[in-house]
Amino acid sequence: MSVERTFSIIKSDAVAAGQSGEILAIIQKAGFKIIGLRMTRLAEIEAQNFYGVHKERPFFGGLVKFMTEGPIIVMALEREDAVKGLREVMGATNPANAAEGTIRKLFAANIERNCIHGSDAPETAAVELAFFFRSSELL
Ligand code: IDP
Ligand code: MG
Repeated sequence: MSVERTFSIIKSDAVAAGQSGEILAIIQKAGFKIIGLRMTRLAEIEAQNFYGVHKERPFFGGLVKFMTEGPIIVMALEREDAVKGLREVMGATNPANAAEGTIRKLFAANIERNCIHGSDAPETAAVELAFFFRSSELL
């Protein structure tokens, strides 16, 4: 397995709750190198586009509202097996099903307000990284 890149977001709930530092510490302790990081706030159209794959789902409107309600932190991460590895550190989408010690188990309120996004495959990671970062910004 070679070094891989993935994309992550510390979502608006965790940023507002002051949990960004603890979440970053968990990510770094898991061996990820942060190669890009920025705080931003999504416009409605950006959140709709980012989560376009879910546009037919009943939770889409709520998800867009949540993702635009305040600042988020977008990150580019690098590690061996980064995509799968980050999903393990994040825990299950629904924190009720998340393993002990995972970010969602520790910090997430519910299946919607679940603190963190992580790409689900190397192909989506590439698309999501390009959504937020120019390649020259990744150091
Ligand atoms: P993931 O973030 O674990 O990859 P996805 O299924 O891709 O989960 O869903 C994207 C995001 O949409 C979730 O992280 C969560 O914020 C929200 N979401 C997913 N399923 C539900 C649901 O059943 N109700 C409300 N929000 C949901
Ligand atoms: Mg997903």
